[in-house]
Amino acid sequence: ALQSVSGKNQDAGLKTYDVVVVGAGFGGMYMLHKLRGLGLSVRVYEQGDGVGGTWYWNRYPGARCDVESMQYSYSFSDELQQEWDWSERYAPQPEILKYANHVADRFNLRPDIQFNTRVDQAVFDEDANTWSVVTSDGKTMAATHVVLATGCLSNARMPDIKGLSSFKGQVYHTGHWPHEPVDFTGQRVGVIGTGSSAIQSVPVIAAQASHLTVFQRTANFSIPARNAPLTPEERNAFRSNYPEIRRKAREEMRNGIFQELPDRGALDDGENERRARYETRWERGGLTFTATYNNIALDKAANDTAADFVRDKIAEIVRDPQTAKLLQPNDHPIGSKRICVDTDYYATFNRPNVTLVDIKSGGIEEIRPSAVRAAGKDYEIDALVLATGFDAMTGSVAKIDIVGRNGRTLNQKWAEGPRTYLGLMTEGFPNLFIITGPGSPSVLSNMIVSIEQHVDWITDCVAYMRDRGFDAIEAKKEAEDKWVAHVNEVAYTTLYPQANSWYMGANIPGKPRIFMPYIGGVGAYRQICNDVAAKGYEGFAMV
Ligand code: N01
Repeated sequence: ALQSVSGKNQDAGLKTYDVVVVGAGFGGMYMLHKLRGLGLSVRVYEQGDGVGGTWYWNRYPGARCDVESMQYSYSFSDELQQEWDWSERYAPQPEILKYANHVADRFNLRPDIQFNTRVDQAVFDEDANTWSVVTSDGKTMAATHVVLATGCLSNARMPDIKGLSSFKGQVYHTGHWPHEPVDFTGQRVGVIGTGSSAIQSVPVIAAQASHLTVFQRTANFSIPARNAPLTPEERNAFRSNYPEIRRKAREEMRNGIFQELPDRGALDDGENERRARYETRWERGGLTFTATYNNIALDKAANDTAADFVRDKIAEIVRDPQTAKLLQPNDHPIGSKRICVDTDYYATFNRPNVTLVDIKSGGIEEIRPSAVRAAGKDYEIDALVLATGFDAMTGSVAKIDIVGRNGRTLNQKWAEGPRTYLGLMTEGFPNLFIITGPGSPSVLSNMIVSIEQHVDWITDCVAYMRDRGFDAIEAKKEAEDKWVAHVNEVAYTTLYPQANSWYMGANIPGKPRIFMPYIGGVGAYRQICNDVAAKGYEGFAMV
C-alpha cells in the first residue's frame, strides 16, 4: 500500500513521503524517531530554527516546567533516561531545550527535519489517498499520512487592546520571547495577565525592574513549587525504579504523573486533620496539591475546603489586606482552571516596587505611547509584557489550511468546536493524525506521557495498514459522534466546566464553549485506545 501510493505520486512528479509531520517539539521528534524505525520516509517541518516546540518559544524569565523533571522526560529509551542529569526538581526552560537538542542529536533526527518552514496547506487527494502538502518555501509534496504535532499551547495570542500598536517601548509576549536576553534593569514594566506564564515571570521581572505593574483580570490559584537542586540520591531513586514509576504514571495516575494518591475525600476528615493534610502538601509544593483528596475536582463542598486553604495562605503571605483580597481567586473552583506553580509569586506583591491593578470590571481601557490606562488611571511604563496566553488546542491547527474530503476544510468542520474520534483523527480527513488533539487527555496530563502514547498508537496503526495493504484510514462519523458525547459527558461530571478557562475556549472571544480535553484520565484512555486497536481499529474505516 504505502509503496504503491508513493509510486502513484512519483508519476505526478511530486516529491513523495510516507509521512509528513508538522512540528519538531517533543511530539514531532518522537514521531519521526518511531516512523523511521518502520523504515518509512518521513519529513518534519518546523517553523522555528530549532527543535523543542514549547521550550523553543517560551523563553520568558522564570520559565520552567511545573511537572517535575524526572517525570517530564521521555521514557522510550532507557539509556536516555539513565544518562540525562536533570539539575533541579523543576527544570528551567534552557535545560529542557538543551535536552530536546540532545535527543535530536542522539537519535540523529535533524537530517529529516526542515527548519524555518511552515506547513501552510494540506489538501487530501481522494483518488490517490494522499495529502498534497504546501510549505512556506513554496514547495508542494505528497504524503500518504500527515501527523499534526503542532502543540496545544503554541499559538500565542495577541490581545485585542485599543492602542496596543501605539506603544513606544518594547512589547513582549511570553510565548514568543526573544532569543537574546532581555534586561529590565531600571525600567518600569507592565505585565498583562496572571496565568502560569505571568506567575512564573512576575517574581523574576520584579527583581530587575525599577517598578512592575501587574494588570489582573482574574486571580489564579498558585501553589509554591519548592524548587531545589536534585541530589544524586533523588535522581537515583527514580532511575532505579523507572520501569515501575513510568508504568504507574501511564496506567494508574489520571494525569500521567506518578504521585501518592489519597483514598479519601476532603469531607471524610475533620477540620484539623484536613488542614494538616493540606499543610503537608503545601509544604511539599507543586501540582499534586489538588490530589490531597480524591474528590476536589468533583465535589464543590470538598473543593471549597482546598480553595479556602489557599485563600488563607494568600492572606498570610501578602501584607496589604486589599492586595491580598484581590489576589484571592473567588470566581472558579480550585483546579478548574489550570493550577499554577510558583516561586515567591504572592510574596512579590510585598515588594515596594510592585503594584497590582485590578482590571476585572473595566479591563484595560487603552494602551498609550508610554502608559497602560486602566480603571481611569494612566500607569506609566517603559516595557510591556503580554502574558495573555494562547488560542489553545485548536489554534495552531486552525492556522493551516487543511482541506479534507469533498473540499471541506477542517476550520469549517470545527466551526462549532473541535470534533475528533479519540482525539487522534477526525472524520472526513483520512490519514490525518493529531498528537494530543482535542478529545484526548493532552493538556490535563503530563504531556510527554500523552505524546508517547499517541505516537506509539499512530506508529502501530501505520504498521498495521502497511502489513495489510491498506491505503487509507478514516474515523467513522458514528464513532466520532459517540466519542464527542462521551468526552462531554465525562467533563460534566467534574467541576471543570464551571470555569471560564482556555480548556473551554473561553479566553478567545467568539470561540465555541466546549470542554476540549478528555478528562477520563490517561490510564482509562490508553485502555480505550488499545482496545480499539485490538479490535482491528474499531470505529475507523480502512480501505
Ligand atoms: O496563559 P493563560 P499562560 N486583558 O491563558 C489574561 C501552560 N503553561 O501563558 O483569566 C487582560 O493561562 C487572562 O485573564 P483571564 C499551562 O497549561 C505551563 O499563562 O482570561 N487580561 C489570564 O490571566 C497554562 O495554563 C507552564 O481573565 C487578559 C492571562 O492573561 C497555559 O500554558 C508554564 C487579556 C492568560 O493566562 C497557558 O498559560 C506556563 C486581556 N485582553 C504556561 N487576555 C509550565 O510550567 C488575556 N488576559 C508547564
